Amino acid sequence: MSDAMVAARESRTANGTAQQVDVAVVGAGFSGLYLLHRLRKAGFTTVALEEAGDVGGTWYWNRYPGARCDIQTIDYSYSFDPELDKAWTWSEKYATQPEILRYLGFVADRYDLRRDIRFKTKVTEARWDEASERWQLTTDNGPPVSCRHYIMATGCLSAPKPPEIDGVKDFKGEVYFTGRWPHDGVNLAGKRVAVIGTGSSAIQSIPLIAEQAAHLTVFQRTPNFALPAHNGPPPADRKELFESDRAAYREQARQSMAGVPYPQQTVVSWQLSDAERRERFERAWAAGDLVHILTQLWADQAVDVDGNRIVQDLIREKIRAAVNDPETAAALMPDDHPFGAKRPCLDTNYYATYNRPNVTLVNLRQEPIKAITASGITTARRNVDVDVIVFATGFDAMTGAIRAVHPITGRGGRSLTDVWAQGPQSYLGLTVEGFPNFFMITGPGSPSVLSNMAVSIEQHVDWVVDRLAALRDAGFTTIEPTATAQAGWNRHMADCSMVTLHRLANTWYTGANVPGKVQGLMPYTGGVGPYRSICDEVTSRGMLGFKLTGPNVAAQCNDGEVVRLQPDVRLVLNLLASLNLPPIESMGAQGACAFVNEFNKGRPAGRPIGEIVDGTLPGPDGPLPYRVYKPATSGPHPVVVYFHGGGWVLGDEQSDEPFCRDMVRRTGMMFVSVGYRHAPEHRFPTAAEDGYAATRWIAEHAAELGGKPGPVLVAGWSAGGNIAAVTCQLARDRGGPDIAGQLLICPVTDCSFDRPSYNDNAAGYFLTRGLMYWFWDLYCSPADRTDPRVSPLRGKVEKLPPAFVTTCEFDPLRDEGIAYAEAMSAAGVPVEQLKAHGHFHSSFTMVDVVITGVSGRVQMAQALRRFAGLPEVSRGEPGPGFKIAAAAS
Ligand code: N01
Repeated sequence: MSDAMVAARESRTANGTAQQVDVAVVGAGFSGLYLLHRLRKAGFTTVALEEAGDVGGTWYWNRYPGARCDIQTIDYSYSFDPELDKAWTWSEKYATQPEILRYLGFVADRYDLRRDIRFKTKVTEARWDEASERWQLTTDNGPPVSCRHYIMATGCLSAPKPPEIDGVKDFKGEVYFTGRWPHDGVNLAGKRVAVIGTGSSAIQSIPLIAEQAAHLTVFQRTPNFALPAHNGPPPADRKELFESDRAAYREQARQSMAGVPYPQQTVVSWQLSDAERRERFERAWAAGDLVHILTQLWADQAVDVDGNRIVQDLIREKIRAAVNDPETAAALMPDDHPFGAKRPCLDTNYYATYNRPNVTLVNLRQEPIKAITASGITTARRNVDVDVIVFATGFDAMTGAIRAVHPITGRGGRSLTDVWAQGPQSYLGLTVEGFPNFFMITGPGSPSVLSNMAVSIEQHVDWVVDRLAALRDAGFTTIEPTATAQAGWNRHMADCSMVTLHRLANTWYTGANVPGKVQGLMPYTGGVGPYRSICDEVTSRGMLGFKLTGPNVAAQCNDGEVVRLQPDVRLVLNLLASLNLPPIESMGAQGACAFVNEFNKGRPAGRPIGEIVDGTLPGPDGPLPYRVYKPATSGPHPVVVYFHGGGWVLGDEQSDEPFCRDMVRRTGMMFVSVGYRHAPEHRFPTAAEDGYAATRWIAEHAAELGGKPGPVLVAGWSAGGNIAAVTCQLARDRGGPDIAGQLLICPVTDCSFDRPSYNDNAAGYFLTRGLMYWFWDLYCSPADRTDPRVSPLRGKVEKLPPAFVTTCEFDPLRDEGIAYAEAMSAAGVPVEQLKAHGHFHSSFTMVDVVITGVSGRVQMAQALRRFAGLPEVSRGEPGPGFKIAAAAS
């Protein structure tokens, strides 16, 4: 019997007899309403259980003065039905809470959704019943519910946080929470009011409360960045863009990073002049749009502490100008977190409100609250008597509402609270291992609060409902993620979090606002568009990472991790794949060189350094070009002889310029990049002999070049790593020069192609097995290939300089690099290895493109400094008060 038939038979239940449905949804906000609509259309029987008296979710509860959305309302709307889109017109750029609530009511009416919603009904407990393979939900009002699938559509910011301040109960005046504001409003006229908190809710309500109250005292623990909303009618340009092609506009939003159709910025801060940066900033300030200012200034603002600090300074300047009293202005200026790492706010007259004579700011960093008393609030310095206290203290975000149903008991009697004891674990932010047929909409692990929720909600709901329909049609009755898939997702989450600056702030994104909550970045930071494509990939790869079972079908489990690459590496490889380039080896040597030169022109040039000087040095058969990269600090600096990559065929002394500049900045050392000769004109052993000769000459002329005389270091990437390794062996065997250390990045070390990495990564990661064959054929005849001057792994590896060997997981050359490191180590050479997970052959040289390569380059730079006997530099302290040292700069 189908679930729908069971439901039809038992749909009229008395109290106590479970209501039988295919799918139970908890919540009737943006997510719950759309779920009901989609589930119904897909033929599922459904009920939504909603604690509130009507639809609206967060917009039902958050009725405090000034409550509005802070994503432009054109974007903060459903897009699933073009007719609905046309039937509703927003009156303001940022709609008020009442208008948004009216909209959700309009949607509920239009699709007749209320008939399947049980209002004033709270789910108190949920239990998976193994025998019937159904969830049993207990409620505080009306019958329990038995359902095949159980979906939490409870929102991320719906469980208000308790006040956590002693004495609240003693207070004799009125107490309100912004997140549970009385429906009849509150009369604050002539009253002395305290607002505790300066998050979005407070920043929206403070200006309006100040207009009514006799006196308003704001108790601020952490200042927030706030930008003027410039509210009014929807901006004409945006409206026009939307109305000219609604479908394209919505599609662009779906593929974007934040769920709002803005393009990806490519220009980085240091490529712009001060005037250009200010011009961009002023335009963003005037736009009054959070997503604009968070994404459109410069590409590094959200990923690099230096790029971010420029925005912070410009905003602090605005605060200084808006607030008359310098002490108050200083207290209002955030200085403990990067802009955007904590949720910034949109305001209307927020800063100017502090110029009113009836408003006082209490800086809790200087005078913490000691207690709430019968008459008001006592801080370390004063008693403030008030009639009303407004707690704008926020939410137990992302997990609070899910865990409010307690216990949620999954397979084997395990409760979700226990499973999440060390922080939320999920697959795709949608499902949890051990909890079959359980789904979360915008749960922890999904982009949710870091995106336009309307877009994310629709994506989640569509994906879940489409999957449920497909499973049903195939005869499956249960779906559950595997442990492997979930662990992979958690690792991918961690990888993504290293790209952004969110980890540098204590926020509700990380759980830091709730005492005792396990801390960790909860939303997915990889972006809305990439997230969507990952969910689609799970489907197209046969429900990768899910176990499916059904009574009359064979169980299916296509186990695995959906993303094993670093997030930015994935984007780069997807982009390269979308270009449909012909294989490099099909271009011929000349064509390939021209292609690489053209390709390099499109990349960021690299950050400024002290000086760049070109010259030539005498090679074995004539002059060889070189390029010197010098630090901005005064020298002389230790010298690193560098060999570029390119399979002994491609590139030149300038082709790894961004990498050389980056390493010069990080090491404070001088790099001399050598233009060794290439195949096919100059075959083996030319590159090796040029490399050795150049190193010898540079060591002898270090002082003339502006470097420090004495031992040099060698470094190289790919075939350049091969030349660096060979140079060390030749220098040992031929009586010098003295080499203090070698940095080998994804080096070629051997002519054998049978190691697993050659097969695992044969195609799809830019450097292919076919391309390596081609390089080898052009450079070296088969008879010469075992010569240590091209296969250093076959040479003597004793008594070599200390080495740092970097290898990448998705590189055909991975295993030979590791083999070389291990061989040197076994021979007594001090060796450090970086085995970079999720990276590909070019990860570390694609500076400012592959941001996740930064920490690896930091390690490489530290190693070079150690080899040169320089002290360790403490990198990237992002500024006063930042809790976590950044490797992101
Ligand atoms: O909550 P918050 P919110 N003693 O957590 C302070 C969304 N939203 O309701 O930062 C003293 O941001 C706390 O201080 P600190 C939006 O995503 C959207 O304002 O922890 N102070 C902080 O200042 C937003 O980010 C809209 O040091 C205490 C404040 O209270 C999210 O909801 C509107 C304290 C809480 O700020 C949450 O916003 C409103 C204590 N014990 C909200 N405990 C729009 O769409 C907490 N604080 C426009």
